[in-house]
Amino acid sequence: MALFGTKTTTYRNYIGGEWVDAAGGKTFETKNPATGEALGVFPSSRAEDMDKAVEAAKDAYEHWRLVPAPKRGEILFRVAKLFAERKDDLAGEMTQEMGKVRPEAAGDVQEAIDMTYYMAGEGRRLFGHTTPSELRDKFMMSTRNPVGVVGAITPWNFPIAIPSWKIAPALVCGNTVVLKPAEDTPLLAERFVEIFEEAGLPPGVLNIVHGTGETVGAHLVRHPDVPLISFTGSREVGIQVTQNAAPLLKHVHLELGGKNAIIVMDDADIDLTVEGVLWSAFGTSGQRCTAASRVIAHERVYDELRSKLVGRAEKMQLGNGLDEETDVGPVINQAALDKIHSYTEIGKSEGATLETGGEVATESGLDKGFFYRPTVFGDVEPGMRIAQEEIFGPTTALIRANDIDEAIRTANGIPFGLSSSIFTRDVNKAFRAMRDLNAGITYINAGTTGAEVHLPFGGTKGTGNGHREAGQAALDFYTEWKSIYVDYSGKLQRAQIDAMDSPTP
Ligand code: UN1
Repeated sequence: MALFGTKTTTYRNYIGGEWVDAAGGKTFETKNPATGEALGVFPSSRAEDMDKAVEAAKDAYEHWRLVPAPKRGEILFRVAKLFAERKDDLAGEMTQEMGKVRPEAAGDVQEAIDMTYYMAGEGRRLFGHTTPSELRDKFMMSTRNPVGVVGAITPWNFPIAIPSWKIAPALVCGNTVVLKPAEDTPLLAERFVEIFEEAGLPPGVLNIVHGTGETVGAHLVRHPDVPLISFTGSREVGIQVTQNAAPLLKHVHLELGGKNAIIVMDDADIDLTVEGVLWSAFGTSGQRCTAASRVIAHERVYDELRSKLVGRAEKMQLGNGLDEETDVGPVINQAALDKIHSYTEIGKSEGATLETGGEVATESGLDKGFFYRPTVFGDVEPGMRIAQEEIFGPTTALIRANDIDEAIRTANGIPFGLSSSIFTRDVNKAFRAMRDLNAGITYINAGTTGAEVHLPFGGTKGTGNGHREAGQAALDFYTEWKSIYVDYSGKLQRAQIDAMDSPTP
């Protein structure tokens, strides 16, 4: 079944409001990770294509920053409505392009709908502050101002949601954008941009350039006319992005994944916990930044949890995400499959017990795609590589703990700090976890995934550099504060000095 074909299968860049071929004419092809079937041909762009896109975005900025924010928001309302109307088609195409099962793909689109409506509403808020002056006849306020051209570099695992997390706030704040999407999901990025075009976004305000990270991504990050960079991807590339952006002191937002843990206390509802672990560890085939790749279980419930989890994992149906019976779709590509399997070998050699999975699935035509069995390791020690490094696949590690202190210590003992969770019915333990888990997100009695768009999203330590996406926090990245002082006294009033005329208690 192919949903493609409504348009030609050769796609282009979108620069300054025109769909254009890349200079040099080089292309790359994408494939359905479930079937190996070819999907589309996309431009493999060069630095000069990126230069053109940045120039278009820079020119458009001079106009766009002056469009009243409520009017910018109105375009986003139209975008959100179009996302909602196309939700089904986009979800189907997403399943074909990156493999996640259709209900999850629909959730991805819904996240973009929610984010776009939320940020559209910001057009009539974008609140600043007023505060009284220490001097008479003087007025003070702060306003949020746009910054310029945003370089958005987005991953393949949430191919509609994550671009919306970056682009909706960037645009409502008055910035313009050049999008460099992941090479594994260029079609969804193309669809994303088509919707903004259809909603009436002026030419040049949003541009898309396809190609490799090394060529066009790195060029975007280094480009002198791009003061803001938002990147979601691996820790290694995040460090390179930071280094490349450093000479121009760019503002860089990073979201670099995690090694997220679910803590299971001895008073937890184990059946509910199993549901939470399955959803967080194996949903999107484990390819979420927020995936639960560690489960830290109290020794009194460890065995019960292990056997229920393994039983359920073994019943999970692998297959094409378009089939309703499928629980777990493919992983994104051969390199991912190889990496995931290499961690199975690492786990075995480290002495962990392979409880289930640990192999590439090839039966009933699965060999045409990239399928890996849901994998559970038991008897994992906190310092093992499978308990420290991000695998980004359907693999989770069971670790024992004797009490809440040890569980929290183990949960925190990693280089990342994105998501975290605890299953407990003890309110004291729940509050301990909320305070002491060193992560940007903590769930109580739910897995590690499920972020909603109106709270900040991001993490501590190696997950990023302190910025957050989503919610009001996103506005802090996509604007700069300006403090404005208006003196209407008609005389020179010096702060700190003439303020002394008034009595200080
Ligand atoms: C990601 O994996 O990069 O909370 C984003 C969640 C999703 C978003 C995940 N709503 O897991």
